[in-house]
Amino acid sequence: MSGKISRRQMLSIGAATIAGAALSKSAAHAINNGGGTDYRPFRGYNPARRGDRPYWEKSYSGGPVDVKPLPPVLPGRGYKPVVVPNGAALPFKIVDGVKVFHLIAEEVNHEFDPGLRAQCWGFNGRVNSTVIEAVEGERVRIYVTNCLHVATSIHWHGFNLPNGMDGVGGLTQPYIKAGDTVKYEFTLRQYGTQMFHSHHDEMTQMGMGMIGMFIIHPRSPRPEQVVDRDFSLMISEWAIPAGTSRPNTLEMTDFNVLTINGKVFPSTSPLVCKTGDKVRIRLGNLGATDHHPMHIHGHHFRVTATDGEQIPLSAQWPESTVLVAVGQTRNVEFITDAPGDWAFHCHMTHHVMNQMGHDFPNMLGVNPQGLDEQLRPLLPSYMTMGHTGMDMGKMAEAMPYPRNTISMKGATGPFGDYISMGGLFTVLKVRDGLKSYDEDPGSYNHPPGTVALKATDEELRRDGIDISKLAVDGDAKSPSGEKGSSHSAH
Ligand SMILES: [Cu+2]
Repeated sequence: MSGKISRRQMLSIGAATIAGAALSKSAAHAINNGGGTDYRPFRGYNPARRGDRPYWEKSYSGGPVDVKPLPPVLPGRGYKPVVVPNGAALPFKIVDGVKVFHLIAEEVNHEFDPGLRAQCWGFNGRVNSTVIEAVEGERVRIYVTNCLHVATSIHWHGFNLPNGMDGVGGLTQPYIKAGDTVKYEFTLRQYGTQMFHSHHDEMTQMGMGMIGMFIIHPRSPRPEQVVDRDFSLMISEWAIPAGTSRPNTLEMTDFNVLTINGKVFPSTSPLVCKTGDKVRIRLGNLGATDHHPMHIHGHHFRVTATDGEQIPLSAQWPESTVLVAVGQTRNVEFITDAPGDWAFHCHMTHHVMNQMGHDFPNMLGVNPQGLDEQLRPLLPSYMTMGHTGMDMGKMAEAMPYPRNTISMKGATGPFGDYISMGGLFTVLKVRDGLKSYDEDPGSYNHPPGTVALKATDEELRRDGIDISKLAVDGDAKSPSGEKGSSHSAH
């Protein structure tokens, strides 16, 4: 028998195997302790010297736990609220100087896109798109009511808080049992892009949608921290086999629905900006296993903050792609210099495809003509797919396929051609003279002569581009491959 065992197999094997695994674990522990030298703490660090630290030993954990809170701040007064595409900030009230929130964990019948719904678990009627927003120094009291039929617990991810408020079910608190309401209360001794999520049976509960962003605004923002547009985007991934309506949270790698704030493109609301706006995009990833390199077109951004802290100006770095790993947040900021419709998407190509991007035979390059002819008497509508690639969303939309699936869905673009993107994809819409941020300005109206179009014969002649001997893939031998004629000087 192979020495390797998958986690999947592990789940189906009995307690004897689990006991065996526990034994081998303790054996490994013994080996680790059997070396010649005892582990010693790093000598340069002396915990007894509290308050006596040099500047390079700054506390990164918010300072004393028992600080006095600062007064609450209202949106639009002391901070500019974040924009949550396809989502909303959780309402609050102020009671005796404390901001009070009520988070409700519940089952939600969620639409990822017209054509795909699933029974998920979320907060206050939303999936992946409920945002809690507060201000540094405030005291928050968050009631969590559990309307699920299973116990849960809510963790405040990336927070400096008293241990008993950390929300790890069983470790720092008893579970929030079905029907119970539990009270969390702490003072925000930091600012930044943080998150919250279930911390009990995480694989199931986070996979079902129990995740959210928690934005803490700085109390006194520095000039460089002030922006015109501040977007909050939560990234996640789902396994919802075609025709089913419950996410499969046992899936480890083969996710087929990739979402921003719980939506797939084209249902992801665009990020609408004016030309010249300073824009912040806050990205969080609480998916199961995948990291997402989020890429912007036509611009460069600076990575300005992690979930740990604001990055000093001198250390911020320019990128056009920022990797957001599981459990991380990243803030990126840039000026919208260029009007247009700019793609903003995960650069893992499988993450901008939904269902059918996998579990599909590789037909690329196959000539299906004979096969189609042979099969048509048996299956009149039979047509081989995939031999020209997977850009077939439009075709797939018109074909019969299982109920409740979005297939290779993308969207028809302004030129009548199909945008062969789905999943983790949205559009940054930058416009001159935008009237309102609240309306989708539609497709970009390109100034004449600024769109890549089919070259005219006259243009080809003018620039000495000879295509007379070139043939479409496979029809005839391409001379460009033989002599590299396209690079030769004339
Ligand atoms: Cu991705």
